[in-house]
Amino acid sequence: MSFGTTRRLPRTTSRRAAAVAALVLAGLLAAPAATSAAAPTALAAPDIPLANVKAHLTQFQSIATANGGNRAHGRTGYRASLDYVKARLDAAGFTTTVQQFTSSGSTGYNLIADWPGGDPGQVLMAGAHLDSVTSGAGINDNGSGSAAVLETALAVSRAQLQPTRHLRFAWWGAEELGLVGSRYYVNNLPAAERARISGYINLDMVGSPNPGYFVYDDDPAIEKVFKDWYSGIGVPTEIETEGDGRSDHASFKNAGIPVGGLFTGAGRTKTAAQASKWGGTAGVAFDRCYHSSCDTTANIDDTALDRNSDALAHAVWTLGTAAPPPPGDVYETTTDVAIPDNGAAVTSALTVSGRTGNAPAALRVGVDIKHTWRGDLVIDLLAPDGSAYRLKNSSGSDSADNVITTYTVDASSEAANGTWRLRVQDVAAQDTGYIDSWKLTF
Ligand code: DTR
Ligand code: ZN
Ligand code: ZN
Ligand code: CA
Repeated sequence: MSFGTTRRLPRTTSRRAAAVAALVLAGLLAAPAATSAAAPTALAAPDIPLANVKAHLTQFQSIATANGGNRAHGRTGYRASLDYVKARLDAAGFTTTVQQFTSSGSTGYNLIADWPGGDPGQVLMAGAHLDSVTSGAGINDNGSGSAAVLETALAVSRAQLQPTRHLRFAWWGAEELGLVGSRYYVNNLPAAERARISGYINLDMVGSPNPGYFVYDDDPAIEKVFKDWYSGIGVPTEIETEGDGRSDHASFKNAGIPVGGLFTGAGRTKTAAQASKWGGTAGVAFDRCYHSSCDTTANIDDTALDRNSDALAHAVWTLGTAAPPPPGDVYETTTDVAIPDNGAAVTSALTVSGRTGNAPAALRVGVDIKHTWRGDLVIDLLAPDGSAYRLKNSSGSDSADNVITTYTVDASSEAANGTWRLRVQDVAAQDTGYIDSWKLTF
């Protein structure tokens, strides 16, 4: 059955596989264009039993106690933790893989678990680092994330879920040494495999005893899923601001893969304003036992752990089972356009013709801009009549490279036919780059 024709302009240059991950993901949540058959909606996630998540934490605590007091990279407690998680997943029907690497002279391990089924061209991942620091059991950092991801995976098995996207779960080694395991995984994925990853969701410290409710503000589509879920239970969230580069999502983000995640706070102090909206104690760290020997099963806030486990399940069900966006009609240009450093804006034109009426309320704008320190960039879409739609503002702190993502714009007031333009300006000195390609999907 065809969802309609896909019309592409002749490509002007050969083009490696475009990173369509964000297109698919952002399209998941865009209001689908009217279709004759109602597109199936995402399934509702089950509740993740807090008792089950805490049982995994108890196991991690026992493992640390039996292995010198920690679950750190290169120590016996780490491999024992991995063996525990792997055994549960094997018994639940997952296809598991242990990926070995070396760091600081010791052997490290990543655990990857694939749930059979779903579109292998659209892989949704969720992960957490399984290693602790050497000073303690690492129950909040990051037994909490590891247990939440494990129990969500087990819930997928209990439901015998048949997702539209392929689901892959991961537990990383040697995060505390500098994101070593997750970076090894991403860097050793063939480019074609990397391009198939629609998004990566990271959980690192999600049960802090004096919790905040922080949502990563990287990929808008993933962020929206979490913010909508939390507002649905009446809990305000804040954007996670201390994390850029500080956990395993950075390994994926640096490869241009859409990322998101949840966080309840580490060594920073909760403010009075935060305490008034979240409860807990102002003037005290979100986790006073961060990287300390007191990071035990007593260092967990049950409500935070429960909420974040349920939020993850909601995201996996929502992003994993939503109907893929209709392919739509694609108009693309791959002509490179250089962006002058700290200079005038440049534009890249796309001519749309042969359509009737206006553009859709969910016009997908896929951009691929190669540029170091992408915080320099301001990006707008210009409609044929010159109307400007802001896609991205500059951000002094966003030091990551490249803007490879898809924006969804309500262009329903614009005539579809005509010359659309992508306008890009570099507003800060030093880093430079170019528009590699961009596309419109109607
Ligand atoms: N680096 C993580 C803890 C951490 C600190 N800030 C953030 C922000 C977002 C996620 C995690 C963190 C660790 O020690 O494992
Ligand atoms: Zn840590
Ligand atoms: Zn951590
Ligand atoms: Ca610059």
